Amino acid sequence: MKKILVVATGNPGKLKEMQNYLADSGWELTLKPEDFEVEETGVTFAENACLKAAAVAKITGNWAIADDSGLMVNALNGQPGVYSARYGNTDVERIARLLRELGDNKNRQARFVCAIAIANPQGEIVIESEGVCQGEILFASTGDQGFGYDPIFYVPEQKLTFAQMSPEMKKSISHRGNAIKALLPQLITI
Ligand code: ITT
Repeated sequence: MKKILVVATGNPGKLKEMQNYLADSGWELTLKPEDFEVEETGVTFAENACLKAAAVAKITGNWAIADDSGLMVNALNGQPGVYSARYGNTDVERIARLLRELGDNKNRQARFVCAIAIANPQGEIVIESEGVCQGEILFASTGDQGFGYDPIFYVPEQKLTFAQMSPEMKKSISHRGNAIKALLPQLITI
């Protein structure tokens, strides 16, 4: 029988990617209770991922996986970083604010970071992983795939934004794809 892994996210875009990336992990994924929110009081992605995974594991009595991620823009001293979700009320607002703050700055370097934590049913963190993807911030949204900041995040090696990539291409190079690739060998041995 497959063991249950509760995905501790309220973000449908993340959920879709995690379901895809963990499809062959041998775990049955379920979603956290919709009304259970965890306050993200950490100052790093890893801290917040651990807070979310531990809290959801404890409340459900199951294994839980959480992802804390965001966009770090060099010319904005790494902002929005852990505040990426709190940068506006909708994806459109968040993108508009980022483009406004960056203005016509020539330094468009940025990176996406994803920290993942997995907690056992007692709420103890047993696996942690982090993935990064380097890119550049465009001046306007391009592409309609994916979610969040994808339309403004351009990856020079692929000459595409995340929002122009197929799910498989994004998986192969993205921060989340890299974080999950790194933890899979451990996850399948539990
Ligand atoms: P949960 O905490 O419930 O998982 P959240 O949306 O609040 O959902 P975070 O606190 O980790 O998640 O915030 C991450 C922000 O960065 C959020 O605005 C995402 O849309 C964005 N983001 C994360 N990964 C992304 C990706 O692969 N592509 C585009 N945007 C991404």
